[in-house]
Amino acid sequence: MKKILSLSLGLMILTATLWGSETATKSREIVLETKKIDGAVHWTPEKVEVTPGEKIKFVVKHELEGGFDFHGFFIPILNVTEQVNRNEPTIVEVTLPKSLKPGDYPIGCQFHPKHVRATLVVSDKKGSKK
Ligand SMILES: [Cu+2]
Repeated sequence: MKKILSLSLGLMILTATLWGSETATKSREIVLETKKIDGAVHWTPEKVEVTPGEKIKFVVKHELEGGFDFHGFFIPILNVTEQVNRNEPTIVEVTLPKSLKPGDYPIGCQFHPKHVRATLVVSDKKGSKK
């Protein structure tokens, strides 16, 4: 009886481990970075396509020389407010709510009003990305 118990416990741990690693690999990495275009700082790429329920790992970089030492990474719809220092990539992991309505949402910088935003494009169709 004890043997069966420890065997099933072992299986449970194994299953949990496998399941855990599978969910970890499901997170999709998206890199955003500051770029200077016509004298203004932009978050690029300009459009970031996601689907509700998706797990995203944002890697946010500020590697511009000169100007501000840091920028803000602000996505109100996802309750994300971060500070990104120069040459210190910031990792933000989020799971998009399944209830998120398709549409366009701003990705901005809470520190600089002139900082040009990117757009989080929420699409309900899986695989609509090019
Ligand atoms: Cu900024």
